[in-house]
Amino acid sequence: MSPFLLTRTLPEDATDAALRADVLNGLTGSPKTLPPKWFYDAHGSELFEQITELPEYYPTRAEREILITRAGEIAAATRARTLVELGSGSSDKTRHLLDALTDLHTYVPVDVSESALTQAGQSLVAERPGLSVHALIADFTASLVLPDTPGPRLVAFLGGTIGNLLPAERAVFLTSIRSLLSPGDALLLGTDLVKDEKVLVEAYDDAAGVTAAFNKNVLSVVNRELHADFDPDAYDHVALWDPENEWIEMRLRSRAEQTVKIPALDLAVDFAEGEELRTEVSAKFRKDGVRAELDAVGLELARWWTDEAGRFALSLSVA
Ligand code: AVJ
Repeated sequence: MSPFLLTRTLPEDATDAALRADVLNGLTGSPKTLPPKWFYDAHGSELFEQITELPEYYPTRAEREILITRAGEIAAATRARTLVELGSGSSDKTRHLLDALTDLHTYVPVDVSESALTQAGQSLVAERPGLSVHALIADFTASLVLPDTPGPRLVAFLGGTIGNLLPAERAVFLTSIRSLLSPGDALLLGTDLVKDEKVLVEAYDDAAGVTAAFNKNVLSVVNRELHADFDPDAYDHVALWDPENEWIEMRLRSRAEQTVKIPALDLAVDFAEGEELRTEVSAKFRKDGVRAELDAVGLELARWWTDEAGRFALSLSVA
């Protein structure tokens, strides 16, 4: 029995096809958009790690505080033998959970980044004799097939990344998560909360400009992968709060009229001066809204924990 297994459910070329489709759709529509998942190449992932340490970006610290305080309660409430983590990345915050889940048999990290999975998985099996790690290279927004491991199962989706999905996409996503759960299984979900506008906007427009660089990095990804000729310096970083939808939007605002060529798509894209490209929605939540969205897919909110300052929440819901 090998304690570390890696399964690819994503074809090697799926990423390229998805990027092409997203760029074509997003840059020929109005308003122009690009999905946030394309921020995370090696450089973008490094920039995101830096964001998590910025004084203005509170979500990572707030969620870690909750995990540290509540890991024991989460373990007692779930008695999980299998932990599935969607978008596991470095599995950094997960260690608090892994330490508390005393009956854990298998950890199933799911991520699109093979390098992140291998790094995190190898070090975990070395540190935790007896723990099996079965990593899945997969896009968690697509339908997942989980390995056959002992229950109860705990599916964790941390970081507030669910906020990157639009409401209709969230319903589809939560439905597919629900289908992975049997009676007695649970979902642990991280959600950033609605709060003072200034605090929110500063978290996405930091003084050091790291988030601006992160935002513009998506243009470099399109340049490299699709041979486009975006000039990242020709765009300004914009972060704004949409009070109706209760979400933060990140945009790139064209500083001048310009045309961008994307040879791999045989496409030329015109930008007017001041035209904005939406690169991310990051929704903020309230307890009643989270409860309603879970309820709508047959999940019952069982526990709700926030950090001391009430900025971020972890919810535990049951099938
Ligand atoms: C990783 C998706 C949770 O929306 O707060 C950070 C990404 N974007 N700064 C978020 C992000 C700008 C982050 N998530």
